[in-house]
Amino acid sequence: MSEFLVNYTTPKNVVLKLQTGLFINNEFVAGANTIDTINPATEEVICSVQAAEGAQVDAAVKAAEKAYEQVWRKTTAQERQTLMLKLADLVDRDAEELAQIETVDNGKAIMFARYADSKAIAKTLRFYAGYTDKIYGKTVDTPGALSYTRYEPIGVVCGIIPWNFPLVMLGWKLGPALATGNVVIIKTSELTPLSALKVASLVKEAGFPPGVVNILTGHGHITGEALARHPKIGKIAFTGSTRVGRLIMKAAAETNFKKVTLELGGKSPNIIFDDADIDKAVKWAHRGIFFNQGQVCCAGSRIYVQEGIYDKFIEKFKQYTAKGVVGDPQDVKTFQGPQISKEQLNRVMGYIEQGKREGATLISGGKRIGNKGYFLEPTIFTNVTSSMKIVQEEIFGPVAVVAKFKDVDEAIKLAHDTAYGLAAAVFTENVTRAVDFSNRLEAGTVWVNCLLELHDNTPFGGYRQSGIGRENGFEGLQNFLEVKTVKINLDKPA
Ligand code: TXE
Repeated sequence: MSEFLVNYTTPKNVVLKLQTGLFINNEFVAGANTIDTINPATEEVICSVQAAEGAQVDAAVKAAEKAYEQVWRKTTAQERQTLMLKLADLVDRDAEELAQIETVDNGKAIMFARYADSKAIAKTLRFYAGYTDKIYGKTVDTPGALSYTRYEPIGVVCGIIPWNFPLVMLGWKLGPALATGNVVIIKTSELTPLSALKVASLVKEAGFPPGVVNILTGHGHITGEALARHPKIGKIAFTGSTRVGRLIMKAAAETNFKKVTLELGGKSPNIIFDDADIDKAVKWAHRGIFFNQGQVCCAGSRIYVQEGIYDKFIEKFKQYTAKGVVGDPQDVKTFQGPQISKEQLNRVMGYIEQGKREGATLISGGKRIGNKGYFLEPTIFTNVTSSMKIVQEEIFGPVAVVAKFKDVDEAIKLAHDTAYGLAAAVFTENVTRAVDFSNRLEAGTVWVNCLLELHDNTPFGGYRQSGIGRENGFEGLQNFLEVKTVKINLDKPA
């Protein structure tokens, strides 16, 4: 029995078994110190987890290097596939426990944790398991030589993940890293370490060789920084804030030029034309901004409505928003749980105050709910202009800003009027307009008549300052591979 095993009873009397050590070499071990993780719905400490510093980061890298050299690079694609599929099966077996962990640690509503989080990671693992034996190069016609390319793993790679979708992000890093034959170190967010630690015990149960998957908990500026600067890590896949994305690129440039992919913030426009099915547009617009408490990188946070339906849209949107149940995330009726932390709650409240000061009209919400748990009313601002901070910056909370537009050209201009380019949505019943408009939008994903729909087989990532590289799909594998050209001289045939 590990000294790091904790039994935690949730406020709804669900008993969870949690490992709280750093997962290195298939063992749960001590860190340099500990971090408390808090239930954002109750503000109570769930438990403390170990926090890695330089020495533990070094130990994880050494374990990973050894596993790569001695075991993992010698395994066949089929062996890796079998292990990934076994892990997916174990994740499915424990899906309910994972959903409960996600709900207490993150505050997300249990109905979403069940189908959008704990199920998603198994799907991603299966999707990428299917690729292990389908990654191959090509032969290239070169004068007097046979040339061919080979895709090869990088070696030790690292994923730094955020707190808004801890399990989903874990899958997005583990899946492509393992399918391409790399060994991996994951750094979880200090705010949500628990679900990844549960998956760590499943990695061991699935039979992965020690050191192939290592999961570190710890502070961003300590553990994350040590990973970003580590000379033996060949690639880092980061999801998080634009500020930290810059630090990671800088650290990579100042050390070993490790490859960096970044999935950063967004301020995605949701453009609703006069000819849209208004009830559907309202439903999607609501989900687009308020799902997961607004803590979604590709949230449809700027809503632009064509003038002919603007008043009607606002009325319906306000009514629909009022129906979403905000409260105990363990309750199946709840749509919106608490924000992740006191800091994030204050940050979002700061934006709401800023919006009022800047002259936007608050038509709904705007206040904290109660004084225990980080609950916030779903908030809608109208009469916003592009110069306002609430229109330019990622709020990462349940705050929608809504403005009017006249025609297609104005809609494009407004859509492009931020530094980001992660996603965009367009609502129209006119297919020509939908296609033309989608082609003109500078965004990594364009949704037509829907929002926030992501799939393992469609690439996801940002234009402009929303990031570098793509995750998901075949594109998501390429970032985890080196390509080698082999050229065989055929000048002198035998
Ligand atoms: O993110 P951080 P925070 C955005 C969102 C949010 C804001 C701040 O706007 O309001 O960021 O959130 C690790 N070197 N997004 O401060 O700090 C950290 O431990 C290496 C959008 O929580 O970027 C965690 O594991 N790593 C986003 C991860 O980075 C470091 C999701 C993300 O945390 C580090 C989350 C450092 N110096 C926030 N400092 C999205 N794209 O979905 C921190 N980390």
